[in-house]
Amino acid sequence: MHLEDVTISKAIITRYQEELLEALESDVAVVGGGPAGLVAAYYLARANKKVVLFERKLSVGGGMWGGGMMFNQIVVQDEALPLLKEFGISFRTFEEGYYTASSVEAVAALTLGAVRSGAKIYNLISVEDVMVRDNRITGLVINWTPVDLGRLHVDPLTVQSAYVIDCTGHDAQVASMVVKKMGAVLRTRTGNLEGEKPMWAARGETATVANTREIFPGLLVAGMAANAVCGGHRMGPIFGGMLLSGRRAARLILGEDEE
Ligand code: 48F
Repeated sequence: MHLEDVTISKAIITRYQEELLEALESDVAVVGGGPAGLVAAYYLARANKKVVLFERKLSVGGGMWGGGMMFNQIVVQDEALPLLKEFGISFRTFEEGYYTASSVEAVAALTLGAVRSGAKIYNLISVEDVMVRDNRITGLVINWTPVDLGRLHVDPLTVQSAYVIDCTGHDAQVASMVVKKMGAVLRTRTGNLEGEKPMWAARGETATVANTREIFPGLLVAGMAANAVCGGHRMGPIFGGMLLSGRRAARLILGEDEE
């Protein structure tokens, strides 16, 4: 077969453009492709919701790749074992109730699960603002990450979505944008971001699931962002709470769970 270089370029640009146009209107826009975001995207897409996920970096996986202090193993506790099985992630028992898995396999399996269930993942795109109409989130303002990195003065584009899930981890970026633009309107004790508390795995893990909820009409928060918004402890390289939180966010949107 004779290869035409320009045909390769046409194929990439055409397909990307087709898919990005599709992403402009969705049922759920997930911001952040860490473990919580990938799991939320998986369950929602599997339930036939139109899901788009925007990830700022080149690769999804967030804080999962590095395990703990770059030892690329993660720990998952008993309650989240069904999720390791759901995604086909191999695991070993360390002690009763403590399971370990390769962080690389875990990221790969969560990503493949989300994509195969129908979620569309857009990497290298940063969410830089929110759209609000009649006191409800209606979409996101997006731009290429290199525009932000290069401090280029380039206007963004917008996407529309019935729900947004903030899965941006410690920074809780989407919730922060809401506060910046709308004031202290979050459904938290102060209406503001409460800020995360010091490392305490037992409390942080329970809290991250409990704090997974709608914090502003149309905006849910999941994963570490849930604790950053609601004042939960951080928990370090144990990931059961992230997986369970992602599933809970999906279930809340699907009406299968209550706050
Ligand atoms: O940080 P991250 O992995 O969040 P998570 O799913 O999991 C937290 C754990 O990794 C770890 C922990 C567990 O014990 O505490 O920290 O809650 O993934 C967040 C993702 O969001 C992306 C970021 O690059 C990362 O991959 N992200 C952050 N801000 C934006 C964003 C943004 N403005 N637009 C798009 N993506």
